[in-house]
Amino acid sequence: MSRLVVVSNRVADPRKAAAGGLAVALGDALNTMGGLWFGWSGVVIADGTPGDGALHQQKAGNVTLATVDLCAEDHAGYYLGYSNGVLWPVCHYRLDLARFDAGYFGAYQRVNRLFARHLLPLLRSDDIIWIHDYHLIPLADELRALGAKQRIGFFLHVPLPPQQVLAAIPQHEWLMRALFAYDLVGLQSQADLQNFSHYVQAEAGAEALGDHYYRAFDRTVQAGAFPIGIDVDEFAALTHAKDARDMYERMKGEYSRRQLLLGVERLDYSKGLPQRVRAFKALLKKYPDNLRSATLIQIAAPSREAMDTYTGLLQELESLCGAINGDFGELDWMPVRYMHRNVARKRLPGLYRVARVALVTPLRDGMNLVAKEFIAAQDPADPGVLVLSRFAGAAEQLEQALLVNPYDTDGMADTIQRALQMPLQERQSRYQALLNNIRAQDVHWWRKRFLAALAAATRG
Ligand code: ADQ
Repeated sequence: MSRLVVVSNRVADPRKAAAGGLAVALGDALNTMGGLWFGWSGVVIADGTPGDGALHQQKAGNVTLATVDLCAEDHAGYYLGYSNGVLWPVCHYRLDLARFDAGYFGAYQRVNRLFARHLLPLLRSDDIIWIHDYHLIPLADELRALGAKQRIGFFLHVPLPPQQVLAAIPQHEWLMRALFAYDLVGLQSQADLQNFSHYVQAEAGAEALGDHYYRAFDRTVQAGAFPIGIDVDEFAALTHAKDARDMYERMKGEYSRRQLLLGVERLDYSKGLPQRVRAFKALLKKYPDNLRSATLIQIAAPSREAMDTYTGLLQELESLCGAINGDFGELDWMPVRYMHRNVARKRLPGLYRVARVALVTPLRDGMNLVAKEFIAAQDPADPGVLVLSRFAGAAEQLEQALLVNPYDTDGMADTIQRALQMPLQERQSRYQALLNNIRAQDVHWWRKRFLAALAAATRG
């Protein structure tokens, strides 16, 4: 059996539960097939040389973890600059937030070249290589330039925007050409796949060969939609373990007279946090039966704090939440509980389970796993309701959620009210359908489908 090589910006020890569903799923495959997980070590060397970085290797059971340090200049240009200052905003349709600084691109190329140089000697001829996400788009091309002949697949966790948006990146054609060095390009949704198909034909003059094979730049690549799922069984087990149960009991006691609404995400402008808080305010105004009752718990984990766009968002959110509490709050009722922090993964299911309504309302999201985790953690006898943005990749699968347009404040308030008022029977039937979906299309299904498609892809 071929060995699996996973490459992603960050590497997680698959034996640690805190690593999360993706690490569990990939770790599972790495453990069975035996494998290597390669990426950045997370270490930044203050006075290091650009394009250089030490390689570290460590055994984690059956898996080798190989990581590379980055110097401060490369970290700033590759990670904060090109990956998160250009590709992240553009992929989330936010051209207004993109910073097209020429220096960033050089660092992005440099780091991908550095990774290729360190990775190549670790490879075996029959390895299957699976590269993840927007940080590493050119890695296959760099590996091919050094002579790598292995099958290489790519999975993009973020959305792929339409041609006219993508084309704003000065190096868009270079990036697209780099994607043709892969044998398979996996995207999250049908919408992303359509955008890919349209872009390569309109912009790169690719020929569509059928079955989502495209030929351009003298190479053939296959593309496909592979919506990522969660490990439902692992999450259900977490839900019934002590930490989550304790969390549930504590919250249940504390908020016994309230209807809880919950938002959980990284503090990121793609997640639609200010829009959600404004919709909650509209709910309180329009439907005063919720006063003294509905309580929004918003947990926003710190993320990319070194970037200005993120600091601005933090301030906006704090002031919106403060204003609602000031305007509507009572001595014994605080409408919004806002926390800028991480919740331990083991306790998160308890929080999901206590919520009557989950507000998962990103302005744009590749998939959104919080929506799926919320479903997995519900009590079948008394399930909560999922309010989901139509602009999350998950909306293509989770049709029985209440879908909303996060830009429509009033419409969102109406839907939240409907969720709060939903009779038990309707909650149960929606929950069952959603659970069936996340079970059938879980993270193991995703991984097997991708790897089977990669093994079957015709090369050329
Ligand atoms: P993210 O943008 O990080 O992922 P998401 O899919 O929601 O978004 O995954 C977040 C994970 O982090 C979930 O497992 C969640 O439980 C956890 N998490 C979020 N906030 C937390 C908090 N405050 N405390 C503790 N845990 C928290 C990217 C893409 C998504 C895509 C995933 C996977 O942006 O669109 O779904 O990758 O492909």
